[in-house]
Amino acid sequence: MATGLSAWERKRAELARRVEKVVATTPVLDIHTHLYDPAFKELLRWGIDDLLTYHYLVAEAFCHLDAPYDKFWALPKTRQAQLIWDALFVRHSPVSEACRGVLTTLKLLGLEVKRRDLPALRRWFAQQNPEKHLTRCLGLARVEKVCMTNSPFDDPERTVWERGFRRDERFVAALRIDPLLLDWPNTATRLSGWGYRVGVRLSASTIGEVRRFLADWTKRIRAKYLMVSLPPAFAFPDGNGCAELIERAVLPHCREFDLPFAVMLGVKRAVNRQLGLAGDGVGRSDLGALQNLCAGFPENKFLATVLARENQHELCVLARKFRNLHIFGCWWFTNVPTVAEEMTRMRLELVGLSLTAQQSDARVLEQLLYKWTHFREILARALSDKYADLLRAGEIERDVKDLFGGAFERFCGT
Ligand code: FIX
Ligand code: ZN
Repeated sequence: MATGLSAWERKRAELARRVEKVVATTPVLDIHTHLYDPAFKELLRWGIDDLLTYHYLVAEAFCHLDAPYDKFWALPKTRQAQLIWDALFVRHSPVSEACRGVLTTLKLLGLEVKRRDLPALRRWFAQQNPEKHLTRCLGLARVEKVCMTNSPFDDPERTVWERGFRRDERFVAALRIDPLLLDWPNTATRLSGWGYRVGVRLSASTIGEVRRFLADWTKRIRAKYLMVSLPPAFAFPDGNGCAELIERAVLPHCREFDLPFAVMLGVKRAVNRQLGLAGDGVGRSDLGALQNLCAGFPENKFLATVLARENQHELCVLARKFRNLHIFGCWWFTNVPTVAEEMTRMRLELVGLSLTAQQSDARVLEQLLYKWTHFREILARALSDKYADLLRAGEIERDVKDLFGGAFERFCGT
């Protein structure tokens, strides 16, 4: 302990250390990821080439690359990874959050990062046993369970569900329904092909069949909640098929199965189509739509996260007004230290502890390591300032458990 500190400063430092320890060691329920149960084989992505071709890094690399987009996409994954590595880690300092994330991850796995030796990194990953590596990554990230994002509209994924498999209890399912709500005419054709008697017009019998489809998939995957991501223009109520399907099919289904409906608001899909998955952007949402959902359907539970920084304050105020609304995570472009810290502090001040502070959105297994390590640092700072303001009246262990999944479980009623 440094000398010359006042008694107050010493107590403050000791409090910060306690909070850091609890935050660093409390296990997490990661309520939104794009990871898969290992039964899905190659759909569960892992390893250095997948880490480097993460769409966050693809977008950043293209700021330096001259290659035409289609030439890049035609390359094998290892070659794409090499180009991204050279552009972002060798020719420039890796200062962005996504780049920093790769370095944190490699360091936590005990790998040498200073030498920038990509072949050596590839050799190390090639030697890993996938099962053991999965357990090790979950352990290092202190993640107890992860929610997947499960889409019946994704052909490779659907095939595995239909075949059936023995579930890994660490992976929880969430039913993703974007094509149902955002592209009904094409989805109607697919549902018909799968034996649901639906038409493009949303007649009572079509709605009944949509509900049968939702019920089948909810049971098949044992969904913990239903989810959709929506564009900034989303309005509710509205005269379009999306709003109608939500009101007449999704919400009654959620009530019947007592499941929350998660809305992720503010994504502008394909702002730059040529970037593929990396080409999505952000826009401000009208949170009046969320307010109308929460007020109009008090028997439904809503989970919500919003992408625009400008919407965060309003979302906190809504969470104070509606006990059927649970807010979660610093999503995607908000998961950078400046914004995540601001949001987290604001949420603690406006909402308190009845929320889920973070979700990783990991698409590649090892990303759990950096996403949770970086966020735990932020949360520890925000909480220890709060406890200091409270003259240390907080119950640290209980509070962190709530923020890392306990409040979510209570909200879901499980
Ligand atoms: O809609 C979503 O679930 C988004 O999180 C993703 O689609 C997005 O591409 C992503 O990976 C963000 O982190
Ligand atoms: Zn996501």
